[in-house]
Amino acid sequence: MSKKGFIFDLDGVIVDTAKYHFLAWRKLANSLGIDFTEVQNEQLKGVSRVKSLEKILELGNKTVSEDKFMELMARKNNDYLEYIENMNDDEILPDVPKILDFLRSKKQPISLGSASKNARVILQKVNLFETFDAIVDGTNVSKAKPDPEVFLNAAKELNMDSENCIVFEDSVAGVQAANNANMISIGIGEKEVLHEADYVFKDFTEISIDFIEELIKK
Ligand code: B16
Ligand code: MG
Repeated sequence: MSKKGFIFDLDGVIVDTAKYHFLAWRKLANSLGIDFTEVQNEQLKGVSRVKSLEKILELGNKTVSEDKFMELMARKNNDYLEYIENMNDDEILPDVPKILDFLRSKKQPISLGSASKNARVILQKVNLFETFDAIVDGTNVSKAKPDPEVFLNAAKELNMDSENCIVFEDSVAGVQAANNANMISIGIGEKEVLHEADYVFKDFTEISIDFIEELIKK
């Protein structure tokens, strides 16, 4: 059987931590007197911590010193870590284990491709750390999505060519990163938001095993 490299984003694809990132950023923005809505949050999905804070300050027309910037990032991350403290495998999104189990049964190489520096902690909490052949996260990359670096590194770790890799992503920046890497992009979320993806599904319950088999054969 042919092999494809399957690369999964973490937040919003494997687990619903996207909502905790939103809550932590909103808390921080509000504390600075900046309104922050779920629609604005779309621009932050998949984007690094530094870029996210830059965007929020831009929204509020605020500038801060470098020290203050570092303090705000730490504050957001502490709040986020509190939200995820008691996470367990109940928070894996529906049908994700079904797809991962199928890929493993077919000996398809699987990697994580996340912007998050907290990715390894989260995978451990939800008992998926051992499932991945490779883990590339915010600690291994220097350029944020939509730069393709994170997915190119994942392909390299899996020993796969880019054109034989498939990326699952919930963010606009992540879909663009997959496209920039010359990989097949599968958006998880709303079609209107993720229209640049090669395929879009609302969630993994909409993805059939037949579809995955077709991708492997392609
Ligand atoms: P951290 P992903 C991304 O993870 C999130 O979507 C994004 O909201 C977050 O700012 C970024 O990770 C950095 O996360 O603050 O934990 O390092 O979607 O690429 O898995
Ligand atoms: Mg994501």
